[in-house]
Amino acid sequence: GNCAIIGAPIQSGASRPGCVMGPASLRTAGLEAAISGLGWQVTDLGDLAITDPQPVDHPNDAVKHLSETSAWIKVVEQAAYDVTGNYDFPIFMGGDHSMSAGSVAGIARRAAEGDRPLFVLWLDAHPDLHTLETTQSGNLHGTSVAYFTDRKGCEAFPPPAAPVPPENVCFIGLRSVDDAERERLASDGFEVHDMRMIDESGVLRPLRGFLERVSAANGLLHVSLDVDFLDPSIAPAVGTTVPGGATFREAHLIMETLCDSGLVRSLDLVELNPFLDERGRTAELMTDLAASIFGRRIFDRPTRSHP
Ligand code: DIR
Ligand code: MN
Ligand code: MN
Ligand code: MN
Repeated sequence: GNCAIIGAPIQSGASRPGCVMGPASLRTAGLEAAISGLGWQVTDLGDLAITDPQPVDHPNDAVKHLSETSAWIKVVEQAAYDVTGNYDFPIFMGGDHSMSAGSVAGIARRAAEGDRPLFVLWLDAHPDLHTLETTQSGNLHGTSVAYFTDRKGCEAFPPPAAPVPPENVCFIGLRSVDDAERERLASDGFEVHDMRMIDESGVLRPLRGFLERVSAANGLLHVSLDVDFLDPSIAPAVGTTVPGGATFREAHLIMETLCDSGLVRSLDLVELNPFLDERGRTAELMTDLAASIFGRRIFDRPTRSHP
């Protein structure tokens, strides 16, 4: 198949700078070679950019960098719509997780045109379900899911052309949830698997249940992987680490199972902040996880030199 990799060096949605280096770090870790080595034809489309964001104000004074983040959402949405028309499997390299407001919205617009339901697997410590009205940190990477599911309170962003129904969104890995988010998780119909459930059942049971729903609906699946889904001991390069995350094998097993399903059509790799890393190990792990979704098996994995 044809794979495109596309960078969105956005960091206005995160609390600390550094995600702007995410795409460069994933390229340095060898993302393109890892996937082309599995028999895919890979095209690097370079990095997106925004031009001249206009200042906007918001009644919630906590909100940070609204104009810049809005401009990024618009640019990424259009790029995601375009790239899904020309490639079998795009990878969007963030950038902070506000990137996914754009990538999912653009993919959803494309899916709606082809009359296929879009499903989203959100692998994250956080549900990113704040609206611009409920965010207290003001970091807009915490609003992406509320945005593309069209929750009330995100009207300051460009309206999503084809909102994703909450029932089509599955969270795995949650362990840091704010009050306003907890209410939406309880009442709006999302599929939710927090880390307690993963501890009890393992990752496979909830994942397979979700994949069966995607398959039964003849759906397309997008995967959004936030670095902080992973345990900080294996993935320190993220500004919002939360203890108790997915292990190395839990994460790879998810990717391997997603590959086996044949349902995944697009992937976000987000929140990588190489400034916080130990010699690129998190970029290498994110690259290896991407390779697993593209078909790398345990016995194909290159030996890593980290102690
Ligand atoms: C927290 C942290 N819920 C906030 N959010 C995210 O700032 O709204 N961290 N997404 O990665
Ligand atoms: Mn204001
Ligand atoms: Mn996130
Ligand atoms: Mn997160």
